[in-house]
Amino acid sequence: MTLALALGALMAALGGCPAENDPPPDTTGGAGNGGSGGMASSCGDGVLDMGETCDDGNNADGDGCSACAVDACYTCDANAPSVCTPKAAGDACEDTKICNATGQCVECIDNAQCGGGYCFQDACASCDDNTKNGDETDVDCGGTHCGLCDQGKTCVAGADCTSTFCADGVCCDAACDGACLSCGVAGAIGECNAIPKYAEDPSYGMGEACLASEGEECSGAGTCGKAVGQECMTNTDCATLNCKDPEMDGTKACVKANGEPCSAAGECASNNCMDGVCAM
Ligand SMILES: [Ca+2]
Ligand SMILES: [Ca+2]
Ligand SMILES: [Ca+2]
Repeated sequence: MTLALALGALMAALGGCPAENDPPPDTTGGAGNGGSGGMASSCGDGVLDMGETCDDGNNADGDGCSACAVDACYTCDANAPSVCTPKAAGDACEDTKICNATGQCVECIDNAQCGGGYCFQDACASCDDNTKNGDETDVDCGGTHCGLCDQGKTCVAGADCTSTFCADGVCCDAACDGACLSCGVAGAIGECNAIPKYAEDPSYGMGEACLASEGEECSGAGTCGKAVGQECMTNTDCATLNCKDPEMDGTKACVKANGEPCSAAGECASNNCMDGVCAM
């Protein structure tokens, strides 16, 4: 509906429906240049026209002369086309802002503009504003400006943490880089714990992982073993520590003990899955 109205207005403006007092149709050709405005179409022609404070001969923005107005951190000369150069870093612009070395009007170029806070990537941040800003890895901690983060807070490196350990994205009480260990186990974020039995460890360092897609799973005791159903030789091959041939077909596979949840008989050492539980 709105689009239709706008289109209608556009058509009318373009002269689709001549009114009584319209001038006679232009017979000199070049209908494409219609419109009596003129001012807008001359921006970018390199000539300073009425309403333009600069014209650098292009219609690119952010180069010192944008839409034929001088950018906040530039000065443009009287040449045609205008030649625009960045103001000095530190010059004032737009209210309380300041020009940086590349002609952008920014909040800060160093900590001096940040009233006790710090300047990071042109913007002020603070280590006591209850906000994760600047290069902080968690609220008001981590990064290169604030204090270290406590256990359980988000980090990107050990240097962000009081504990010196950053594992699974949080400050951890230990390096926690062994198989099927995680510092992000629900309910114990920041503590290194074994990943629950049958779950995966997406990565435990040095590019290693314990993945179902590779036929492996966590034992629940901080080790990774072959997953239920995978062929095995001995009990210790398996995350379940249980290697049997329940179907007596001559092939041993990792299986679950009685009492564990199952979805098929072959998952159980007893070859009996009853009501979703391995049974005798
Ligand atoms: Ca112009
Ligand atoms: Ca320009
Ligand atoms: Ca902060």
